[in-house]
Amino acid sequence: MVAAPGENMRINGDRLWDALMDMAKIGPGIAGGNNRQTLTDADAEGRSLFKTWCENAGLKIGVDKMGTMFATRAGADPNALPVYVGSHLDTQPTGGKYDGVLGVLSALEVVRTMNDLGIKTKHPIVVTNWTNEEGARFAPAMLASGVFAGMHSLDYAYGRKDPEGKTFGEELKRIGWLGDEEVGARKMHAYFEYHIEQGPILEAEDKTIGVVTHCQGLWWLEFTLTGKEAHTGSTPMNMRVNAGLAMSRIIEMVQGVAMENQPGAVGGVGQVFFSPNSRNVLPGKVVFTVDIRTPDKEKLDRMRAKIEAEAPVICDALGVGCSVEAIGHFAPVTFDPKLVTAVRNAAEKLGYSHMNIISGAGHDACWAAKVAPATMVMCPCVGGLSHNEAEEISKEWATAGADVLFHAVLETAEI
Ligand code: HGY
Ligand code: MN
Ligand code: MN
Ligand code: MN
Repeated sequence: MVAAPGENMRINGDRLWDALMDMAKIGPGIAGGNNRQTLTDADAEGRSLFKTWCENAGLKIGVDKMGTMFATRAGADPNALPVYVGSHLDTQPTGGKYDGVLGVLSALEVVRTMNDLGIKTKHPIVVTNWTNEEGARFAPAMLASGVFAGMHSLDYAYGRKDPEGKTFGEELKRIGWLGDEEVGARKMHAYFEYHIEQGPILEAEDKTIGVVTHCQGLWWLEFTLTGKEAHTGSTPMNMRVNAGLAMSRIIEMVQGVAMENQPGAVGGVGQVFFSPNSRNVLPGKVVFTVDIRTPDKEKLDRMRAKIEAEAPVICDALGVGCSVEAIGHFAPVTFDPKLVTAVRNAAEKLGYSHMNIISGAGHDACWAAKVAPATMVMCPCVGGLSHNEAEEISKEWATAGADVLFHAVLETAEI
């Protein structure tokens, strides 16, 4: 029987860092980061490595019909619902080495440390790798955790297409990670996710731990504008039906809507498709996704309404057709106060500086919170930079957050 977890119990930071660096070798980017987009061969390779590590740690692997991986460490009470600890191994096309990966490998490190210390928790522990958190290849983001929480049907998810027209369902089968478990059949006692902040606050405030109380809400609005394909050289300006110009005015308008809702709102566009996307052809079709976020639900919906009201006016003035579809959404999330307190207690017991923080980025924890008590732990990232291959953290930061995760999980899983 191990004594109650004292502040001297720590994870193995060197082992965690080695695991991060080994995983970073899979699906290397072009500038030092990673391109391990969901359901690609690189994703499959990362999954296999993670599976081997989990099996070597004595965990039993289960995979559901969305390909999410669940690695279980038995608890003393087999009837006690498990404590899930996870994040995601998939990355952006120009992703960093830590977004998502830190949470999955820290969850594994928590289990490895329990093994080292001979700790047996009452509740089982399930290390989790959610499929397609990023939503970069297949929108929306947090797709598998969304199906798990009942927010999307399996058919909807399987039908999602990537820019080349491949479907999620086909690709999941192709990489050999279509599991047999019903999605969402698992019940959770609690869910923890450890993640880099992906913003500048913790570093600027010189705090090592983010005690995540909330996550801001999001809308992804996919606009399809219809112009007229025409020669960019011989078509007089007054004869153009310029969907590209309409798009630029909508992006400017989105910027204005976000700025007039400061503080605490963001809005922008990360992805644009021109068709036929030829230098000397005015686009017949422009498809782009507006990403707006704020912790304030009413403000979020007001921003959406304003953007969807103003975009057609901009397009009409240019004779451009306009349609919009909401392809991603979650309301602002309040994490479980008891688990938030467990995280704060752990940071205090371990002597790590900490502050409450609202997550700017979305996470699988946002959907887990729909079906179980959930919360997050955050560490700083250099310059607040993420979704960039130059994303960087220190080993000290990585280790501190994993220590806090370990103690918060121990408190919740009970020894
Ligand atoms: O979009 C997000 O917030 C996350 O990176 N999927
Ligand atoms: Mn992430
Ligand atoms: Mn991300
Ligand atoms: Mn309990």
